[in-house]
Amino acid sequence: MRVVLRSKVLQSNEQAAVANRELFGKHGLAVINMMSSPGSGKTTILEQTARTLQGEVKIGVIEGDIQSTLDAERIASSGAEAVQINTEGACHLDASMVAAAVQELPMSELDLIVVENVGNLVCPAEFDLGEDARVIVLSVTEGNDKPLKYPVMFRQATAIVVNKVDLIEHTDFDRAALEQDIKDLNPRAQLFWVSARTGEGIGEWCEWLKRRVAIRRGSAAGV
Ligand SMILES: Nc1nc2c(ncn2[C@@H]2O[C@H](COP(=O)(O)OP(=O)(O)OP(=O)(O)O)[C@@H](O)[C@H]2O)c(=O)[nH]1
Ligand SMILES: [Mg+2]
Repeated sequence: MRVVLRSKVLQSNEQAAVANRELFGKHGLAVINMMSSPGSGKTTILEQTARTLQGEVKIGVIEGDIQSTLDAERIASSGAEAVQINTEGACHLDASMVAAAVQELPMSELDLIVVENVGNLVCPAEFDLGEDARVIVLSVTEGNDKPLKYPVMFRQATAIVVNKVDLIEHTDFDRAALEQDIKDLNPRAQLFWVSARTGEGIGEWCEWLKRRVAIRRGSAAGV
């Protein structure tokens, strides 16, 4: 019984994700599903990204949290459009929540939508939101063993952003081991080393986002 119910939930999510993908395609939007454990720095990276790309890339952010509007307020004050989803207890966003939230964004004026998922390295991996890229943020203070312990999420990543590198010397984070584990699990993933605090590596990350935006704009225009 539990298995049947679960497969129904995933099936209806899949239908909503297909509809989202069609809508995003129609608008030529790049859409990123950003996932990590709580506190790894997703919102801080997005604040830096919005400031860095201001005037170049129009960004909308959908903030997913169990409760509060704190993250959406932070994003709005960094200059990007922001809308908050409160899941009221659910540990992940699903495609129908995103479908409702994008209606609050001026889609035709945007180039890029980033969905900051609920902080959790497990549940969000199972829910396609209609995104065209999945980005995992891992901070050095969490330890370099996370890809081996949460392989489902890391295997699906289009890019992995290792954050808080300004703190690396105060931790036992093994950079070479992390690189090897990612190579073994998901060799196609782009790896970025950043500090959202100091700005280190943020330029390279933003260049990658700009390339994704250009590709999506090109394909929407039939190029
Ligand atoms: N030293 C340092 N601190 C950082 C960095 N990035 C974020 N922080 C701090 O880490 C804490 C959590 O950052 P957030 O951006 O709120 O993390 P989050 O992933 O959005 O958290 P949730 O939305 O709760 O899952 C804050 O106190 C940030 O100031 C960084 O690169 N270096
Ligand atoms: Mg956040």
